[in-house]
Amino acid sequence: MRRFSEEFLLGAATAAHQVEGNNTLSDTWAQEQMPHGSYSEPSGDAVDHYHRYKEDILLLKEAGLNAYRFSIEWARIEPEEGEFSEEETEHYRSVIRFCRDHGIEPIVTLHHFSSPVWLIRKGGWEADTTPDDFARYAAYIAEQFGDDLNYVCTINEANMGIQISTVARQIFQQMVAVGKVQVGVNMEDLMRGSPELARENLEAFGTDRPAVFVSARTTHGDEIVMKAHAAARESLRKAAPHIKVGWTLSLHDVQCVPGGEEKAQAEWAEEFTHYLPVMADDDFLGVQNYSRTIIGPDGPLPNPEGAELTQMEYEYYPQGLENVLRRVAKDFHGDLIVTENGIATSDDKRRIAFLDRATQGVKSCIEEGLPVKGYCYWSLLDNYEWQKGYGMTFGLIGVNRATQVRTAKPSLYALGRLLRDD
Ligand code: GCO
Repeated sequence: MRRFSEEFLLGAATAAHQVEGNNTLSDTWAQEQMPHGSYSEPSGDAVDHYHRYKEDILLLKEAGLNAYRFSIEWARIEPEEGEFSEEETEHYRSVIRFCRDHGIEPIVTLHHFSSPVWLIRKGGWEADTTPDDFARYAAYIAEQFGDDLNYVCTINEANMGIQISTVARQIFQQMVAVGKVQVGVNMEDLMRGSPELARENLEAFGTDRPAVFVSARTTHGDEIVMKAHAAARESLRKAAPHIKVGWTLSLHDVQCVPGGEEKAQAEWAEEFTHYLPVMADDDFLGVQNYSRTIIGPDGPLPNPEGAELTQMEYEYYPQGLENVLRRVAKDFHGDLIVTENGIATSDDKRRIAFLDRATQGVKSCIEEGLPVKGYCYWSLLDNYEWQKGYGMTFGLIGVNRATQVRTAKPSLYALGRLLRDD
């Protein structure tokens, strides 16, 4: 039954590194191969979306969806600093065109966690040179593909590095258990470190403490990320002024029990409010929510007793999305696009129930007048959940990785039905 109007962007999301396979020039690939690293398995061929994107986009289209959020891999486009690959440019041109030719709106992300190795060798996401490097890449994308794009997310989950440092600190102070960060990182491994790993990093990146995007970030690094976003926005607008530009944030539904008010306020300020000045000139905000977090007087509380947990050990809490949308809309006055929301589960019925509740929340927000322009479920395909590997199944489409055969799950069609009249 139709829940959204025709202009509403309804689709699903992926990220290059998690689905394409053989993203060999990126920092993540390098870290996955390290014998003492925190990745549970390497990404390898992933789900071979690089070669099978047509099949995947067609499945999305046939289900009735009209938007596909995916990322362009910077390390493929610019394998060496200042050198752009024509072959990879043509690859992404084909993906974007394929979407357009099939009536699917491409929502493109320029940076989704993985970065070129050369960037990390220069100091990565703590280096003062990174905003200019990122702006040059953004300008190239706008020049090459600008005519075919209406929506660009510069940086995915710009606040992730800061969240990782906070959770690391909290684990260290034994305030929280692992599993409080909305991404598949193995926090304990990440914090433990080892001389062997330091050596492996030194070999790959010329430093034993590489500032990759998903490492704990300093305040300086946070400023670099903001500057990179603002610089990329300027490049995009210069070359293709019609493009709507935003970034995405990982946003928990931050709640509190009596006595936790102050800490909850501080958590939200760190996660969202302190970014308002840099976002003031954005066209939209990409909202990414998976669950809630409840704050007590001493910080985050464990999941409520008896709560249903997802494979990621988040509390099953689909109503969190509408709470977050309402909350951000109080302070951010551009459009809102849900760029990620989803559940890792092997029970597709629970996924359908999650989707139903979450999108019901989106609909209520729209009815109240909030400018929510789209919803992309995470993820189109079961894929590589970073350090947690292939065990987490978020997808609307299952993939047998031995044969790469796709099997659409009922949830894919349940989502598509929200744009149909019957
Ligand atoms: C993120 C990323 C995705 C994850 C997803 C599930 O939000 O962390 O955008 O790459 O796979 O969130 O954890």
